[in-house]
Amino acid sequence: MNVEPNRSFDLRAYLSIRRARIDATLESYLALEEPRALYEAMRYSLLAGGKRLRPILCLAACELAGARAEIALPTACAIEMIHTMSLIHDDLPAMDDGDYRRGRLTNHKMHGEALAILAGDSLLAHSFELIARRTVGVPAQRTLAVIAELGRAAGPRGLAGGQVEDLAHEGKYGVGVDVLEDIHTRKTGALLEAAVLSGAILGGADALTTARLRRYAQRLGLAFQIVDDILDLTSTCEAVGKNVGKDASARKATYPSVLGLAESRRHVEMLIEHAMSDLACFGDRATPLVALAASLAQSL
Ligand code: GRG
Repeated sequence: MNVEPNRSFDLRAYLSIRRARIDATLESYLALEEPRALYEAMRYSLLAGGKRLRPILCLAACELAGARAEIALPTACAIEMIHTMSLIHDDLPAMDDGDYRRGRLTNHKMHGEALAILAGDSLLAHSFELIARRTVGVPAQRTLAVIAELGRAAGPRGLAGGQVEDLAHEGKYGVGVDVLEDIHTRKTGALLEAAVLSGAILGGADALTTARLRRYAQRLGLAFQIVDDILDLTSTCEAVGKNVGKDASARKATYPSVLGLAESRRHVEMLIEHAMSDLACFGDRATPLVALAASLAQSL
């Protein structure tokens, strides 16, 4: 079924309210402690802005499932910590070797490699502690299911495994779309999917709702990484707040390098259309998630 975004919904205002709530909560969850240098390095990247897409998805999925967004706030913030860890590690010299991220110097450029690695490790560990300690008002089984979902997304079947595959294919010719899809699904899609699923689990979604949200998130996650690949070719460091053109110089396998720009854009549009259709049966309850998907296609 074709789904049109609700034109009276003000996505910009919605995002800005949600971002402010997430930013304030992140700040309150990570006060400066000892060792000060470590906390400073963690806060440097975590509180540097960022679109906060994953926590926003988590809260929206929780509401779609019929619960208050507030109960998913600790998990949403924990997901942003896991995401920030992955950005810090991704930028390290042993990986993508980036100089800029979120509009400022990368963590290791500012704090040194050792602290950057430890700041990433600490954010990852802290995220799970946060979920276990701060989640209230939901049955403990749901919290456990969320921890399992996020552990899977961060590990060898998700972020870490996807990154290994990504690095292994650098500089290789003839990488097929199926391989590329697998890398993107793990490296980027897994955490987006886990963000949506965690919100749904905490909100008490039934099996059908969970299945539809999972498909939506998988399509959105893949589209998101293809857009990221396209912007690496077509955008500027000022516009995206991080180095661009790195995929081509590292001869990375990306959708634009395998399919070309025009076909990659068509692929994004198709994925987004299907992602929006996945939510058609939820009507107005899906308005924010539909609008978020539509805005991704418009960002090209
Ligand atoms: C150590 C367990 C462990 C895992 C780390 C480094 C790594 C393994 C994975 C890399 C994952 C990665 C950085 C994928 C790219 C995903 C992506 C498109 C990031 C950009 O996300 P945005 O645009 O960034 O949401 P902001 O800054 O807005 O949050």
